[in-house]
Amino acid sequence: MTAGTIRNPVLPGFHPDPSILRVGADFYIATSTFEWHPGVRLHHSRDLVHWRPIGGVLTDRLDLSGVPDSGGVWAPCLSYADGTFHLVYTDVKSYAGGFWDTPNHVVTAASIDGPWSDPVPLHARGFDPSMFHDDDGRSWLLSNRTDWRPGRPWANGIIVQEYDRRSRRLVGEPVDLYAGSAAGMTEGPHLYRRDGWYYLVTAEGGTEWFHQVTVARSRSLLGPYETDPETPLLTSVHRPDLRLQKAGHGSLVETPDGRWYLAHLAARPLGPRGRSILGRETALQHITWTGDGWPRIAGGVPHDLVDGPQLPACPWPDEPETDDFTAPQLGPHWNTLRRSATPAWISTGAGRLRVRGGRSPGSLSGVSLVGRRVQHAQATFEATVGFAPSDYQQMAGITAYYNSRNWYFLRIGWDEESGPVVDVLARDRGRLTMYRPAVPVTGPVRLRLELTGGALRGSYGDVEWGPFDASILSDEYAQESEGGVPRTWGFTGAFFGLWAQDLTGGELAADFSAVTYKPHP
Ligand code: 6LW
Repeated sequence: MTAGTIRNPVLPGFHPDPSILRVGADFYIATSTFEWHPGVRLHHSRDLVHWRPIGGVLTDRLDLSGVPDSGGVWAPCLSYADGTFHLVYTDVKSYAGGFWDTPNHVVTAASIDGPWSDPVPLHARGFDPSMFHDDDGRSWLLSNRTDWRPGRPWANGIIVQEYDRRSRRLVGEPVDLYAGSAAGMTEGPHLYRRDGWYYLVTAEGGTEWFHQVTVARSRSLLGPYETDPETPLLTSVHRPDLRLQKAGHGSLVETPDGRWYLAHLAARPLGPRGRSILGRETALQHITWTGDGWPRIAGGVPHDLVDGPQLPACPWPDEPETDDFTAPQLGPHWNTLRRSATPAWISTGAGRLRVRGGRSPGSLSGVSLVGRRVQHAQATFEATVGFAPSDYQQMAGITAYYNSRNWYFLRIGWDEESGPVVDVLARDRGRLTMYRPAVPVTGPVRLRLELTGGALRGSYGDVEWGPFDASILSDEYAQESEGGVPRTWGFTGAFFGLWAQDLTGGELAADFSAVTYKPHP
């Protein structure tokens, strides 16, 4: 009886910083969502091979308006104690100029499907929080300690503080737990107990090409921790030839048949050390233990194919390629930018999604964008769009979106001479360009975006725009500095989306129907 082979990445597309948890026969992975609602994505599996999205956790109590690109919800950790799920996360409000404002919160629920409690504020000393529930009934909050003093690296080792589950408060003082290995930039801590050891798993080297998973252990929770003499557990830094790059930021799980696995992030760039349009994804590796009690991954590198556990296979039904929006709520693949999907600007049902026109695409609040992750290097995204503008400040259509500064928008806009037209508006490092032709249209139109590796094409009927450079929709492009343009963080990935803007105050609505996402082999 076997679940088969794990094919990496198990969560394709933007799903970084995985926190894996098993409760009974169920496995869950929580991942970061940054400026996208709902905050924290959950996936569920019963065999580690087949995963299904079960939606997001943080909805109406999470305010992401105004958070910078790649700010918002970072590195959640899912844990379980006394029949209660605990989810801790950071809501990054600012990282400008190294000035960190990273408040941590915990929410709890009796069932993974919620309802989740209101967020309880914890400290804001550092990001990447996690919770560890010890066998003696005590709980602990770990995180890194950010350092905003000029000239210091931002991550200044791992700290721990006791958390009282009854009063939902931190108690005592934070203690320095681990300064990190020589790889530096120590963050993303997760603590485990096995055979009388405490194992501290951290992310080191920074979340790009130098990323790695480091393990240290101690006989006592508060240390001292000894770094694995054969560190790191996992990295792809010396292997630019591998398909999975940036391997790091991991968490451990034990299966009911006594095997161990590491969930970690990895990216699939366009060619060696190229740009990664799909963002940082989630992969799984099989762990063995040395006689001396250190975890190992064959070769210390990420593998594309991994033996699954000895568990019955549990596949999930395929998701439909086309969304007709007949359900009263958005399906689990959809996300909204910086605000939750409320009836104030979105309505679904009746075979269409109605989106009220929002603020300018460059704005960090009030933008009306509903998106889904690009999960395949070759994919098309199509939608029928009904929109009747009468002013150039009104537009709606479909987008390939990375962040507020980098996107393509195949849209119905308004032309003073021709009336409603379809064309492409694009923003590249903040610079706007309109691409011709502008095709006069009446009534609903079927718009199409096609991604083939590094190229993006837009089309309406026989008319085509592009090919455009799709690689600008990547973390690497966002983070490169060029021509004095300030470098920004880039931690997300590309989305296809449905987008409506109206700056006249009229909130002119667009109707989207028969929305199709189709991967190509
Ligand atoms: C994550 C942290 C990191 O919270 O990137 O570079 C953040 N470091 O570990 C976003 O994934």
